[in-house]
This record gives sequence, C-alpha cells and structure tokens, in this order.
Amino acid sequence: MDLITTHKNADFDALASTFAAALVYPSSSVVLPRNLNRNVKEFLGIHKDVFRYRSHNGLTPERYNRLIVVDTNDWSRLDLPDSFREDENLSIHIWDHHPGVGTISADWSCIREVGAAVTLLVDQLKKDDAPLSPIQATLFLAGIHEDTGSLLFPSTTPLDAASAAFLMEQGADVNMIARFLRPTYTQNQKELLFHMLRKAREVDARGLMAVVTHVPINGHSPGLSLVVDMFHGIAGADIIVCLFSERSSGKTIIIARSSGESLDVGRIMSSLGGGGHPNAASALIRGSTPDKVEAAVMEALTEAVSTSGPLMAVIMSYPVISVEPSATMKDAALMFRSKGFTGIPVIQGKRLVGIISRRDFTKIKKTRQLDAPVKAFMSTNVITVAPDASVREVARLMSTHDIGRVPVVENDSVVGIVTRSDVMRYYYDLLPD
Ligand SMILES: [Mn+2]
Repeated sequence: MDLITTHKNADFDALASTFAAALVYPSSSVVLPRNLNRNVKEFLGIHKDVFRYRSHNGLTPERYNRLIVVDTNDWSRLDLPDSFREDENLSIHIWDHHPGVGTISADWSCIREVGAAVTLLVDQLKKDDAPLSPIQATLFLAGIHEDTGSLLFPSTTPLDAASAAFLMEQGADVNMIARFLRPTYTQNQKELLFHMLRKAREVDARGLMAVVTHVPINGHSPGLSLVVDMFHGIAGADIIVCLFSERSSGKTIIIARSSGESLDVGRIMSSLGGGGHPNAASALIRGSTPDKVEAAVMEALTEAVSTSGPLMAVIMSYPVISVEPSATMKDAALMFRSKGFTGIPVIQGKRLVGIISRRDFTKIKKTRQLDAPVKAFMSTNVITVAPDASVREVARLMSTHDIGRVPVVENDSVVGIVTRSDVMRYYYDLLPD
C-alpha cells in the first residue's frame, strides 16, 4: 500500500498533485495536511465524494511500504508524525517542481523545473493513457492555473501549457476553476486592503515605480499574501513592498512582489533575513521598531534598484554617428540613406545641440533648402537619458514621446544612443552574455 501526501497549507497545485498521484499509484491512499488553503477547503467541501482521503487518526508508517510526496521535498512542510521520517523501511517517491531545496532523500524522484507540480503528474497520466473524468481534469487544471498564474508567471513552461491543453480536452470546466481560484475576501482583508491603499506611497527608482505601504496589524492576520496580491493588482507598480507591524509583539512582516523582469524581490528580502522568489518574497523582522524596519526596507530597495538590471551604458550603441550643426541637409539625407537611421544627433564639439530626424525633411519645401544647415531644421528639444537610467525608463520615454532613438548623455556630452531595437533585444533576452 502507498501513502500519498503534500505540503501544509495545501493550495490547488498541492491538492491536484495529490489526487493525480492517486491515479498514477492505483493502490494508494491519500492523507491531506490538516491545514488547507481556504478555497481548497471550499472545493473539497463539495467534492469529498469524488476525492477521498483518510484521516490522521492512527496514521503510522508500518501500514505502508511507500510514501509519495508531491509538490514539496521538505520534511518540515509535511503534516506527518515523526515516525515516517525515522522509518528506514519506507520507500519514498517525490514529484516536485522546486529543484534544489529538499530535505527528503527519496528512492526515486521526478523533480523538474516546471510551473506546477501537477503538470508532471498529468504528463505521466497522458503517457499512460489513463482515463480522466471531467471533474478530475478540472481539479488538475486548477492546479496548473494557480501555480502558473494562468500560464503568465515567468516559471511557466511549454509542458504546463501542453498539460493544460490535454486537461481541457478531457473536459475540464474552466468556469469552476475561475470560481474557485478567484479568492473571496473576508471583511478584515477588505479593511486591511483599504488601509494599505490609503497609506501607499510611490517611490520612483530609476524609472521603476515602486509602491511601499506600511500598516499596523493586531494579532494573527490570516491571508495577508492574498491581500498583498490584490494590492499589487491595484497599485499597478513594478514593485510593491508591504509592511505589517504588530506593535504588541514588536514583529514586522514584509511581503514584496515584482512584475515581470523588473527587480528580484527575493534578493531584497534575503538581505533582510527573509527569502522567496524573484517575483514574490517575504521577511519577518522581530525586535525592532516599525520606523527602523521601514528605513531598512527603503535602504535595501534603493540598494537593489541601483545595482539591478542592465543600465543604458550596457544596452546602448556607440560610437554615435552624428552630424555637426553646420552640415547641410543634403549631407544628412545621405547619412539617412546609407545608415537607415530615423534620427541623427546633432553635436557641436561633444555637446548635444539637437536631433535631426527623417520627419524634419517634410519641412523642406524648395530644393535649395537642401543646402541649408541642419541647425535650421533640427529640433532642439531633445529627450535624453543618463547612462545609469533603466531600460524601463527609456522604454517609457520612447512611448510617451513617440521617438525611436534616445541619446545617452553624461556631463553634457553624448556617450551613446539607445534605439528601439536595443530595447527590444533586451526585452526578448537576446542580449549577448
Ligand atoms: Mn506547486
């Protein structure tokens, strides 16, 4: 007989992996951790007849010859008696998607970096041609949606999408998934969110928008991360940092999120003694005042921002092809034709005095104006960036001003130029290492 289990505070990926494993290991029984996420508990409440599991009463390793652990590979995250850990006769299988953080030594494991653990089990079921009911497919797909943010988290892999497609073919009900994955908020959570929004302040950091909020909490506040996710969605910032200070115990919980590639919040939180992923992380600070904690957070954030991501100096092109203000429009036209540029900086000595673009040629009404100097047609109102500007910042300038080339200026002299293709190359990860 096999026993299948998963991590405490089981989410949909954990629950889905558990019951998918029950199909991969037919003579098995399931034991769930006693702590389940709220929406998982609600789902089970109406599906208990379909997804059966045993109770914790009389749970001993002697009855089993194999333990299957899904969606974790860490003993401390399991809700099992210590006797399981100590039992040397117990064979262990692991199905997980968190490589490199395990404390369980298994006889066999399938640990791969995919978005959801259930993806791996579904892939196995697909290979085995195992029949799935629409309800099973619905639960398994909910696991994929939850852990991949509906395939939008950076951790998502093609296998997650392929498994999701397979489950939809098996009749998974996306309406049910939307209903159960959309969290329901308690009155406390709503009030907390309201308070957080009122206290929110924007911090501009090299073109990245960070929003920091700091609110007091009283006693145990369950579901903080849910509120933080909601706050993240509303704030529309690149990075959010939420501080929750509990005055009576002198404890401050810090939860941070970042969107896309903007900044590794896991690194910031580990510098504060916490940890997490690049996009979601947290830390817990004890024995300090809320003000001191906030100051430390701001310092860590500024430090991280100033050392993160490639600067203009890395992605810009140089040397810069430029013209002198006294050059003729004809000279400029020849340069446009030979280089294929849309704009050329006009430089006197080393100083940027303007920019001449293809558009400026529409101002030419008579042929002899081609002999006029560039300075008569150039625009002098040039948008520039500093060498330490972020890619995000320059991308914003390009879209706000509808320009494709931005000179990089340091101490009044042009040190490079950033083009749309430089920015695209950065976003599509084509930068040479
Ligand atoms: Mn998972």
